[in-house]
Amino acid sequence: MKALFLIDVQNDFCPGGALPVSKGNEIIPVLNKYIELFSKLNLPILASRDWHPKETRHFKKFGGQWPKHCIQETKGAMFHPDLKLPKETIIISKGMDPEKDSYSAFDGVDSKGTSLDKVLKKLNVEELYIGGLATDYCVRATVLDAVKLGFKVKLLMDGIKGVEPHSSYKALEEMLENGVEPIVFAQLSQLIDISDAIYGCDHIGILTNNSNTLIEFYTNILGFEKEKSDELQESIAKQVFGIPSACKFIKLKKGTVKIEIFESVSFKSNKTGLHHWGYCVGDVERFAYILKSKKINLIEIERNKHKVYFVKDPDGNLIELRASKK
Ligand code: VGL
Ligand code: ZN
Repeated sequence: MKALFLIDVQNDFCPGGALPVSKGNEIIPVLNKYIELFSKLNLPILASRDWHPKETRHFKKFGGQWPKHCIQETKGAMFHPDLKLPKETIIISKGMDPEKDSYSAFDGVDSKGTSLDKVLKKLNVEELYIGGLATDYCVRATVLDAVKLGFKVKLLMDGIKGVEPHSSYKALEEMLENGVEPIVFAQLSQLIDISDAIYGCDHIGILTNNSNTLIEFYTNILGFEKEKSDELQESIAKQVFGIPSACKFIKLKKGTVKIEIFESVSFKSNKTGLHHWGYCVGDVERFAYILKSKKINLIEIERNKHKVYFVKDPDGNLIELRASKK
């Protein structure tokens, strides 16, 4: 089983904190994407926190290397407020022993005092996806311990930040030499079973050269409501419908069924009728990425600053990918 493990994404390690990693907060949006993916797949998510007593040999004042940071129960020790940890997240606390640095999360325990290694074994976790702060200290120490303990480790290259460039570079080299595999988020779409992302039909699109009679039928006879009228710009009409001019665009709705009617005199009567259907997927960008990685051709257009993707089935039926609203 795979698990996501986020190391020390705490206020004190982010800009404004007591021991800030420069731009440490910039990894948070991408860590949130990993969190969302692992949640969707029902895979365990763990987060470690540096959790020091007021006095510890870890701090300069008591013989150590660091300014005071991440003192238990203080704001600095809280997870960064932008990190969207689900409530099921398993929290691992470390650094409580005043005699030890405890950079590695494998020195840590969960809320019941169970060691990280035992927690992972209980969950049948064999593969850890590790990101967080800081590359050259706690990420490095945790990753190397994980490898020693026999876990397979994927390092989230877009989800780590280091204290110092030189030592981060060295840490990275050391981790890679130990068999750690570097990955970025986009590669993870392989993890998603396509069927996982299906939520149904979003809408159907109809081409016509006389929308009035169609709209009258759907509203007066079938009880649809007119949602809005719009215009589809020329460049899109050309790309999706193969016609040389802009066209009228009317949306109808009844319950969960939506119909989009496109009207243009350029539609030849032998080509009017059902044109495409909108297929709900969880995340359009990710789904498009999967299709592209399977060498499926996509039609990509920009509309209202959004990317819209169409794909053809083997018979040539056009399918529009739609983000489902859960
Ligand atoms: C850390 C320095 C001191 C870390 C913790 O989380 O990387 N660094 N304590
Ligand atoms: Zn510390």
